[in-house]
Amino acid sequence: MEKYISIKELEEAAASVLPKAARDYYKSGATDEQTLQENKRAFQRLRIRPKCLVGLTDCNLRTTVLGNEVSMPVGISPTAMQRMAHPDGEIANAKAAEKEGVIFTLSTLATSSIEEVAKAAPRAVKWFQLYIYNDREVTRNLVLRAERAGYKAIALTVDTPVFGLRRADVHNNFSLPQHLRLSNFEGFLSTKIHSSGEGSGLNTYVNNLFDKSLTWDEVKWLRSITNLPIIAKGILRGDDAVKAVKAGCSAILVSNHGARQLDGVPASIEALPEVVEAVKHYNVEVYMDGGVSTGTDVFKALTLGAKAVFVGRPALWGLALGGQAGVERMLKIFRTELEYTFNIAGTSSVADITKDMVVHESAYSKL
Ligand code: HOC
Repeated sequence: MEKYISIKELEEAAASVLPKAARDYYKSGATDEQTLQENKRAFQRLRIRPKCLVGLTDCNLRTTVLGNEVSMPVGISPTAMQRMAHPDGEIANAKAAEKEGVIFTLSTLATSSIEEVAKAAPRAVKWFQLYIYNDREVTRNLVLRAERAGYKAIALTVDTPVFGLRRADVHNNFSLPQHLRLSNFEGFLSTKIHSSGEGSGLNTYVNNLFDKSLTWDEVKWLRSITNLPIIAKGILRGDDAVKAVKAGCSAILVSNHGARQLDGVPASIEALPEVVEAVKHYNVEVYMDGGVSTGTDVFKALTLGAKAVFVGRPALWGLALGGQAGVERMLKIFRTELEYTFNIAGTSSVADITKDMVVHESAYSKL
């Protein structure tokens, strides 16, 4: 795996080993994929302003996330059905996170169960990503199992009243391959995603089982059934972030769902400052995901107020190429790039980062 030294290289190599339907599903964004491109371009519009001769000490990337110590401010976002990328799927991903000392988030729509992942990676800091199902007993069951299995937080996805329109999945008539199951539902709900042959089975699944009538009251309900911290995932507005906090969330994950829900929404990094500003008087942490593909991207997000940054697709590319070793490689690439960035930008630790270290490119527009 050492031959790969950038996330871009991992992505390109993974594209040639993944089966077409899986590759299309992982890669695609909503409709015209403008936001998918903007997630990356918006990072490129930001400029780092390094500080010189600051008396650097050994680079220390460690930080805490919701009270848990992690080796760097990069964690793994939830992505569904990871056994389409590699036979070891979520197990390999979680074990890599454990080895590298970062957070792993398991998707509700995983192809390995809450308990299997907990057993395979007992020391990893694990979060469970939750969708609220029409059937609240299904939802409650998932939450209580995650709590019992030692997960440290619930990342509640709030941006999926219906499933985004992803043309590649429609063209492919996406179905979950026959040999795979949505493992968290074994024994009490369908474990299959099946297309009738007229479009994506994903849309049918979500539109049949997820509750689009949800309000912030359901977040209060969720707050009442678990002691785990709740992270609101999928927030792009300051006022929604405040509503999430008032409903009992301990953290906000600024996210446009990998640009997979609605095209035309802001890049996650563009939405981050508004959310950070809106909740600055509350005792909550703010994270972001979406388009993060270099150590400098991570640094820019930290500078704009993120406590940590999460990556979804890069983990899938690593997974496809080398299972656990591939995800470890992906994390090592981020670690190396982040260390370079800290050193050359003039910071020895996360605490040294100051707001003035990043500006929008327009600050230099007179040139
Ligand atoms: C089976 C339904 O977050 C995505 C994931 C999964 C969403 C629900 C899949 O594809 O964006």
